[in-house]
Amino acid sequence: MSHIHWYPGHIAKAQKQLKEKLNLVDVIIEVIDARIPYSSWYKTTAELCGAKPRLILMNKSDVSDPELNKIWANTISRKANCDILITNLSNKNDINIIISKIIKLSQDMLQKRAEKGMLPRPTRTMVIGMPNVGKSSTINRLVKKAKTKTGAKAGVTRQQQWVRINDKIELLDTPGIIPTVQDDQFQALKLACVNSIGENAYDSEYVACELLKILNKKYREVIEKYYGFNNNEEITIETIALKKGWILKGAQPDTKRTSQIILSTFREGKIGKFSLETPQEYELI
Ligand SMILES: Nc1nc2c(ncn2[C@@H]2O[C@H](COP(=O)(O)OP(=O)(O)OP(=O)(O)O)[C@@H](O)[C@H]2O)c(=O)[nH]1
Ligand SMILES: [Mg+2]
Repeated sequence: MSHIHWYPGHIAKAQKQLKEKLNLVDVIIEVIDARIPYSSWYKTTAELCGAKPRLILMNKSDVSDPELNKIWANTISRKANCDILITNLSNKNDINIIISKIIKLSQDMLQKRAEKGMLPRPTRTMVIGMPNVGKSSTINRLVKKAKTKTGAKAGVTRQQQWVRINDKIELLDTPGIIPTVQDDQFQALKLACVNSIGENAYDSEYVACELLKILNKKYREVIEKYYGFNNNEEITIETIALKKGWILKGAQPDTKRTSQIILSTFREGKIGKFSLETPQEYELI
């Protein structure tokens, strides 16, 4: 039996809607989560994007492993054959870098227009990505820089608006959501760890237990220090509950509460800066 339940729902529909939106833009910004670059990266975006330039933002770099951030960025940029930026959206400068990169990526489009004798126009861009990776944050930060809302345009449904970021860039104000439907349970588990899968789809004790197994393997010293364990002690939901005094009547460990705390502190980056996967594990290096 699988532990994490995907809801296939309207995948085909979601894909079709995404494709329609992508038709409207010149440069595509795909946001992925730096803690799980492989699992949050949509391998078939290239098919959806066609020849359009694409910029990947490997986001939440403030809560992921700095060493692995660099290695992953190189690997993905090579594999996806596109530009990638390591971002932390609370960093104002990162937004300026994103803006310059979009301008750079639109040069071809502008040159082609010029060759056809057409006037230059602002580059149209949109943000896509799996749930919770930081799509809305990216849009909000870019829009804060915006001069004016340009309003709905022909060919665009009324719910969608183009926002003018500067003279050169217009951004679609709603993101494209990549449906996270997969049949790989380990990928599903990692998406659940970073809160990219609805809580109804999994049992938090199962996810916390698997997360601890990964952290025990990859970041043992960091979690020992954080929870106050010795190097010969087992670190599990139960032992953490007992150590922290998160217990129920009868001195039973409160595994439910402990699991939820483990997951939320991990997600906030309080335990440490962790990345749950390496390119080697996927034979990308
Ligand atoms: N630590 C950290 N948190 C971030 C960063 N960017 C976004 N977040 C947080 O991640 C959470 C999700 O961000 P959103 O921008 O809402 O993500 P989204 O992709 O729009 O999510 P959905 O709309 O649910 O698909 C929020 O709590 C953000 O504050 C980042 O660079 N670092
Ligand atoms: Mg959002």
